[in-house]
Amino acid sequence: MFEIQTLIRASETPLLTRKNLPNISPEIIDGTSVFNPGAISIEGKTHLLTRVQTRGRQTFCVAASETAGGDFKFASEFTQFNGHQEAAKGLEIFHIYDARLTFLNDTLFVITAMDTSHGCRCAIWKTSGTHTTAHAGLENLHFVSLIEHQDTRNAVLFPEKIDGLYQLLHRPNNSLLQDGPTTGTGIHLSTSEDLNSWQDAGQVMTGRPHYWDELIGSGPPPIKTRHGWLHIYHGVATHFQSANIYQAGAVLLDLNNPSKVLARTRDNILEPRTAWELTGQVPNVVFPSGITVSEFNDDGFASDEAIVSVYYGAADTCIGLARNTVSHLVATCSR
Ligand code: BMA
Repeated sequence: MFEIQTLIRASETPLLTRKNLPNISPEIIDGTSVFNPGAISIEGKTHLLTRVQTRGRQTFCVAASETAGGDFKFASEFTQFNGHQEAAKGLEIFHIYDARLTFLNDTLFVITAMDTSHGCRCAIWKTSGTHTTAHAGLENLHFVSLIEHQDTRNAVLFPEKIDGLYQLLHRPNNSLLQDGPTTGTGIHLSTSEDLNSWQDAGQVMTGRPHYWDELIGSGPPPIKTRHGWLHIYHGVATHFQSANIYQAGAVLLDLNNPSKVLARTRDNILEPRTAWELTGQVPNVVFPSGITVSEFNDDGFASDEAIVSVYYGAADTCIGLARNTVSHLVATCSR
């Protein structure tokens, strides 16, 4: 018997759907969907920054935090992105969405995509004040910097400096799906001395034409393990006539030089299978965006037995949760 080393759904039902959304402000009454959440664990409690769409197909980000009973309670306001005009550099911003969360230098950082009048840009934001508040400060974000002034998406920040520099992964948009958004085939590394100005440090990995991950983009931020940076990414199979299929895979990056791929899953580790992943606003989508790890050793590495929880958007409509241990996910990278 072979052991299955994929991500395993925590439940056959979604973690959060539009039915969990409170009628928090006039803009989001009777919201259409909640999906693609960033995630962070603070003192054992998980906080999500979700993407909520209205019936006007307008996007807001709303924090949702774990309660003592294990449910999630939404913030009573949608998140304010202070300084977004500065972030826009003269472009018109339509939507700010798909948050990825990273703790770095004792500060909680958020990276989002921004749909603008000239394509997609990625912006870094930070929370201020204490993180032990009900929603870890995720209701009020302040602009830090823009990741290069180019069309890009799926940016994630590493949780520490590597080789003396801040590092992030992002996916420049350089190809156009028929009738779809701009997208891309390669994940790049960028580095910075100060988190403000970013320089391209080259391509890390590309899509694999004809297979499950033809187009790719980072999922949640990488996790430090003894075996390398464990990174979950999404891959899109575009060669089916009827629909694109969004799936998740994993890759191990070198601890000291994250532009170097050590191992990469041959197959996807999560694919649309349940009814709520197969149907919705955009059918056939699992889109990993949030990650938490149950246990880090004193030296900062995730322990092999730790449970990795991956929060993902399903069919651009609701949120799912899938898990496995660090060691299983590391092992599947080399299969
Ligand atoms: C990607 C992004 C995501 C979305 C996914 C599936 O290109 O736009 O926000 O969830 O497509 O539609």
